[in-house]
Amino acid sequence: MKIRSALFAATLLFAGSAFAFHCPAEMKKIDDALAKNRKLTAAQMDEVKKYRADGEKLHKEGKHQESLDTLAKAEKILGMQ
Ligand SMILES: [Cu+2]
Repeated sequence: MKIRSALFAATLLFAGSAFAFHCPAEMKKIDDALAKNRKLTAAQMDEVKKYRADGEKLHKEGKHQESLDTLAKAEKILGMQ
């Protein structure tokens, strides 16, 4: 029984950290695309930066799924999806 709950805790921890590492990876992809992409309008650029900032904030608050959803919006504008 002890082993089972230890495994369960490890699984939860792993799932949590997988999410936690995913957001910064997406943020990096957005930063790279922003550095390269010159085709966006100023309005699109503002929108991408807003979603990027919101995504980072949500990630820091531990809301990783919301963060990924928000970052996905920025990626869509950048044409990454
Ligand atoms: Cu996160």
